[in-house]
Amino acid sequence: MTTEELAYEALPGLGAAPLWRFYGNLFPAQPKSRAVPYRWSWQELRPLLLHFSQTLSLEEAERRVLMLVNPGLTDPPATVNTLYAGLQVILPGETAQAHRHTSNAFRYILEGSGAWTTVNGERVFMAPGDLLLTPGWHWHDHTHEGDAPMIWLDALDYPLVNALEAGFYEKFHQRLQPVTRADDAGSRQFLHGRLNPVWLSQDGPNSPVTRYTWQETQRSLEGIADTAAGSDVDGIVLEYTNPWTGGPVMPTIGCRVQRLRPGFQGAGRRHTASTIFNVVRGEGATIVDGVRLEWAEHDTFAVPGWASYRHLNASASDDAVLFSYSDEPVMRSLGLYRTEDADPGA
Ligand code: GTQ
Repeated sequence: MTTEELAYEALPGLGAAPLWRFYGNLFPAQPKSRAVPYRWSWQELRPLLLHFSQTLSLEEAERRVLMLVNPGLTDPPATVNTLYAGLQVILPGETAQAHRHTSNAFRYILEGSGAWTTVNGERVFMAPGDLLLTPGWHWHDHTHEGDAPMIWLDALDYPLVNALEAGFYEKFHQRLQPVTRADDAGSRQFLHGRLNPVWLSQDGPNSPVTRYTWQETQRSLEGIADTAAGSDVDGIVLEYTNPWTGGPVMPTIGCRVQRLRPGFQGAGRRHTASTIFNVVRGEGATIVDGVRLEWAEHDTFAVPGWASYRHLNASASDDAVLFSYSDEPVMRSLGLYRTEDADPGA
């Protein structure tokens, strides 16, 4: 070995490495997500979820959830770089153990009625299209007293929280926590427009709205209807906001809902935020870095950070409605948010 080779060989044992051999990877000219564009099929996953609801009890599993794992992010499993999505089912008569974690979470309800989640002593009821927040370190357990399976999309930021090595978890000392607040207090006190209760004040970084009902969301979407052209990229797109700040619902996750008019062909765009979509209704496609993701009702799909994308509504007569969530609040608060026009091709 030459003295040069010996010098390189000595470095690892001394906890050192030559920067010039790593430079391009550490300081890329632009981000290249390990996540890939991907679509998870509701039609194919729903029967499997129902299958496991028959074979796996909630005594055996704390939650009965199929994780939506991005093929580029299998270890640890995640849906996009910073965020996770899962499909959870709970059957009539079942309860799911109370626990809390530092990860922020929410549920977006897909199917069923008669279930609620209790969040820090408040029962928050569920109906399709509702968005229910479970901010970090809030106790939460689920109960279902309806008569058909209840299915929702779970969202958590654990990929980010674990990357930051800030993950804590605790089980409640009983299966269910006691109810100490009025049912749906968070949404009843805050959701109705821009009228905030004056005797309350901001308490932490999260929205106090525990439940953004589909009824209210739909009213907003329909109220705008033909008064606005919306965005050429995203159509009529609305952000769920924290009424104290006007900002995102939680510090790490922003949620939106958008209406793509019949025949909508969006302009191409990219941004550093990673986004997960769920199809509320309609059929169409989103082209992501040249990959065409065809979607239909309740499908989930991933648009990785800095991937170029463009939405298409396949119907000439019906709206398509998409729910989505992203790590845009993280990117913005860290000064890392960038966006530009970009053609995804194909
Ligand atoms: O329902 O509390 O999909 O704690 C992952 C972790 C759901 C939940 C998930 C959780 C939950």
